[in-house]
Amino acid sequence: MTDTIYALSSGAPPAAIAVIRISGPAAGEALSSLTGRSFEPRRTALARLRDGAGATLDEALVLWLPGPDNATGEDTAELHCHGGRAVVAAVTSALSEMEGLRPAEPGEFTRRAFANGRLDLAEAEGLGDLLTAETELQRRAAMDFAGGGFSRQIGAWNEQVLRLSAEVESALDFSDEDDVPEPDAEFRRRVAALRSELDTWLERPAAEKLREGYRVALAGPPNAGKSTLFNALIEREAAIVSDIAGTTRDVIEAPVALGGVPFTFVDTAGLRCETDDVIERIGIDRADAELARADCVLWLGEEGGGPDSAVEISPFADLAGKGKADGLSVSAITGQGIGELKAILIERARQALPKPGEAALNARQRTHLVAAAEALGRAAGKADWILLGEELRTVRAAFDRLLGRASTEDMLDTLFARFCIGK
Ligand SMILES: Nc1nc2c(ncn2[C@@H]2O[C@H](COP(=O)(O)OP(=O)(O)OP(=O)(O)O)[C@@H](O)[C@H]2O)c(=O)[nH]1
Ligand SMILES: [Mg+2]
Repeated sequence: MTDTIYALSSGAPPAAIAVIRISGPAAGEALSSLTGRSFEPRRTALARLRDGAGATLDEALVLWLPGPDNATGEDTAELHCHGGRAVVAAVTSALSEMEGLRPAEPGEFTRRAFANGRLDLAEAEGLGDLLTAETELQRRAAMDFAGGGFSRQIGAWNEQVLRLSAEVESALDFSDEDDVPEPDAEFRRRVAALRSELDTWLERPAAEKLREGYRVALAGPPNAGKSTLFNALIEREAAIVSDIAGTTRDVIEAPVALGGVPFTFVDTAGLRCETDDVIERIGIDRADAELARADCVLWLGEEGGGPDSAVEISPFADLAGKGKADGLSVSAITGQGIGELKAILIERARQALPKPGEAALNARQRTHLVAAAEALGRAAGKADWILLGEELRTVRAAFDRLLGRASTEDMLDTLFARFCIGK
């Protein structure tokens, strides 16, 4: 018998409304002991909530959603209460006193939905991303996964593999043992075509990039105006600016969305060879590491002195004769060139990040898709039907793992812990 769980599923109080969800076998009983009455399924009703002693807790809109045809697949009740802290505390405290009820763990409602087959793992991952999405690009990518777009794609691939497997079986069944014809060119072509389709998906930018943002590091010698430009780009005074060379010591990061695209801007210590300052030296080492890690470097130093694909910036555009000949003229003080720089960065980021409408895979999904693609690659080269059938089974097993049909408890723990309580 599973526990019945409850949690505040709406945002932190105070708010206009607080939605408390109850899910599990005792949800119906909990609802009737709170309200003293029964409810028609899937109809909202106004009801007075009372504690065990009969004292009124709140007047709430109540929804009774009996399982299995609902979000979690279990009996569920929703209480739409007044969104005050004390109201939420009083109602949850009344629930805590009921037999068989306990507060939900993070993501536990979704985990139950997964356990009851209401959604698969790719959809659950998409849902997790949707809840943390902060930019338009993130929202659209997550929606596709949460809505089952990727799961349907895997289903279609799996269909193709099943058809291939069926042909393998019939080749084995209906041939004399000594006289089995080898797979023909058409069969091999279909295996190869599916493999190259998986490869196209694997070549796309990784989904993690969408979460972390396009990483832009500002680099150059001390006093080049890096921190000033950094502040201008993120539109707040996060980094200390001064005319003392070597002001910035540590790496400063700031996430920000430009044109709906997620960015992480990184300010670094000015690069110079001669310094006796131990701390500045560490800062310079960290700056070097950032240059290697960044997706894009804004180079404020001498022309050609930065990494290969760096964007050359000519700072101090407001001071005559101070900028360099080549590079984008920018003044963080007057704002000259900042709009143009942002446009360049947005364009570069769009190229490097997953495209809208094009599903991006996370590391877990890539691992299984790589396993499927490799098995297809091996299958394409096999002349022996038995070995071929074995490889196709490996492909199907990889698809099953993608959808979570063969996932371990550890893996599920990690995934659902990412969710908030109440989801
Ligand atoms: N006039 C003008 N002054 C600027 C501009 N950008 C930066 N400055 C000034 O140049 C000085 C150095 O700027 P910072 O942004 O601290 O330079 P930095 O590259 O971060 O220097 P370190 O952290 O020491 O490596 C400060 O006094 C800024 O006010 C600019 O575009 N125009
Ligand atoms: Mg600085």
